[in-house]
Amino acid sequence: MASNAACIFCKIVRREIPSKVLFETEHCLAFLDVGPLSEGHTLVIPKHHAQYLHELPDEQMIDLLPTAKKVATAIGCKNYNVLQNNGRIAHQAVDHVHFHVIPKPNQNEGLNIQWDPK
Ligand code: D5M
Repeated sequence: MASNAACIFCKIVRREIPSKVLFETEHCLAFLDVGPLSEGHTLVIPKHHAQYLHELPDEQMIDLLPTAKKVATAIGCKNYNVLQNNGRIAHQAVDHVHFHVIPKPNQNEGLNIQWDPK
């Protein structure tokens, strides 16, 4: 698994900086976004460092969408966006592949957001 010493998301994977982790699997990590567009905005990342989706080896991406689905199911919101940016023009700010799961709850939906406090 490739890791980049300077990459902020690799530092989160190595637990060198804090994050609020919802799920961890062999190949990926899901944690709350520090600048959420809505309550529960979560990022799902491969542990393997790759800047772009097209650079990520297939075997490192097997858990990504199943984990995004797990996040959406756990949060319990029926309205949400899943999106992924590649390159500056496409609004990628952090150069490590990540999927955003962005809840768009209606007024009657209560969200269930629980992270592992350790
Ligand atoms: O989105 C990059 C996202 O990464 C943006 O929504 C903020 C988030 N971010 C940046 N640093 C952190 C840390 N340390 N923890 C959690 N979330 C973070 P992009 O698609 O690249 O524009």
